[in-house]
Amino acid sequence: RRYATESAGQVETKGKTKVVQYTVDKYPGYKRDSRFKKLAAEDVDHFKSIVGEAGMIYDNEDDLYIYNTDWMNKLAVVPQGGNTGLVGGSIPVFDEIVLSTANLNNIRSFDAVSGMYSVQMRVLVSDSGCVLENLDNYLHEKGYIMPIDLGAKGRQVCHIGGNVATNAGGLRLLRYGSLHGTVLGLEVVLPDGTILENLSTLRKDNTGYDLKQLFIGSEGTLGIITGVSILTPRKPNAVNVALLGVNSFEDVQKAFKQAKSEVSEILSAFEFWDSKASKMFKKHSELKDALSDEYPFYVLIETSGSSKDHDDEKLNGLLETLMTDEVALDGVVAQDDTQIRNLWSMREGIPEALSKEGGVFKYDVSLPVPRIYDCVEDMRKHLTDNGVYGKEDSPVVEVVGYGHVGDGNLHLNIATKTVDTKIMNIIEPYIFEWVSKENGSISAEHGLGLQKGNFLHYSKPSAMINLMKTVKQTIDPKGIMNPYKYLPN
Ligand code: FAD
Ligand code: 2HG
Ligand code: ZN
Repeated sequence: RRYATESAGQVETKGKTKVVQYTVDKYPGYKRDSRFKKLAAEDVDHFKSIVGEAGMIYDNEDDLYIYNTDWMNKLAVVPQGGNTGLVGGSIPVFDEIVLSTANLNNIRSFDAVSGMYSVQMRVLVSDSGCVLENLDNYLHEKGYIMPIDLGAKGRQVCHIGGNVATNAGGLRLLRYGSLHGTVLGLEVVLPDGTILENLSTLRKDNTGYDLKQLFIGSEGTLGIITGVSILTPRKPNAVNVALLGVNSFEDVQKAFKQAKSEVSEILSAFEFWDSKASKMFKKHSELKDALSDEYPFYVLIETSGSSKDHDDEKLNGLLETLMTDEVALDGVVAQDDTQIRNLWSMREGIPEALSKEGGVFKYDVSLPVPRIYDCVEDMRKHLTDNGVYGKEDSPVVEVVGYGHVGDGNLHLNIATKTVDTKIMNIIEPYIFEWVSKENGSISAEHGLGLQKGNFLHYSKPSAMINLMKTVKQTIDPKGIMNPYKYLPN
């Protein structure tokens, strides 16, 4: 994590107890909220009495400072799913209790949607701790898929509850839309213990405020999501993936326009990455490049449809146009499932490859598509002007751009030799000002967590921030749900 500097913390021994005083070094600018009771052994015993010894309570005494206070006081809670979040939202800042939903992992039902969509869509109702990939595998066998797909579903295992709590976007959003549309209902435990039971399987329900929407993207600040009801599309009969090498970001946009015009009804993903991202991936991966030369930009196009012959013909037609118009310099179409997976690995493996350099500062922004790559180039210039990028011994190793072009979502990643706040201060708030001037969003799909809450004003006017605070205060008056995060301090 960006802030986690191992040097932080003063360690002293009190009897058998090792006391770790985390100071501002660990989370610069954050002070522990004294309204919260400090977690003590009797609290852990209390939770053990509820869930039993096998209930996966982790109580490392070394890290506990025991206070003689009543357990009924306010204890703060951090809900945690797969812990793959990228904005520091799922980990405690001080001594908040981590409430993991990993053991809530049952599928509750899989039924047809009532109404006209029943042939195309069915509804899955599951516990929130089900791993996204497990749900997708379960559905595959039944001829359906999850409407959401992330790089984090493989080796790092995100949960459906975490996906809903972050309103995760990912690779299928272009086709199936956001979770605000596909989630039909939620079961949520509020901070006062009230259970909101709304695991609706109805496609239409106009009875009052759509409260579930508040919890989609609330990042654990309003309650614990325990169950999710979600629309699942039919598994496409035919999936094709093509990788193209192109010369400029201008050509990436031309390719996107052409894809929208020629294969729009079967287009399911349109991703891009630049040559520097590609070089980083190759440096840290065993996978052989699918294209023989290096190109300034790469585009991955996926189509999903019901007829292989039809889709092959349409995709080949698109590729022919792009080659004839010299938009694509080279291209390859996957011939089987292994090749499809390999092409996707080149895109999905970029974040992991970058993290192997030492530190990486991640910015996940929405911008008008024509401005997406200007943001990357401008950041390179800004870092060069500040003397931290561009030379052999510069602390910034690389500045790369990749992301979901189809959704106007850029991932600007800045890989560094070490995690260094001096570099962070050169990047921030510069990047947020840049995005704000373009009327973009400072967080397209990863959320706010610990890292972005204080920068919310770059994307939201104060009237909206004030209303968000009112919502938080109404649902969580004691402020125990995921404190220090999401909203400005
Ligand atoms: P966590 O990381 O455990 O939690 C995330 C937040 O949700 C925290 O604030 C936590 O408190 C809260 N939370 C978790 N579970 C619950 C619950 N049951 N009730 C209430 N609050 C809860 N994100 C994208 O949007 N698109 C991508 O393409 C994408 N790709 C990724 C690729 C990689 C390699 C990695 C590491 C991450 C990627 N992410 C992506 C980010 C991350 O995977 C998503 O945000 C994901 O939805 C988080 O799910 P999780 O179960 O890991 O949640
Ligand atoms: C992706 O699209 C994820 O690969 C992760 O959203 C992006 O790590 C990142 O910056
Ligand atoms: Zn992404």
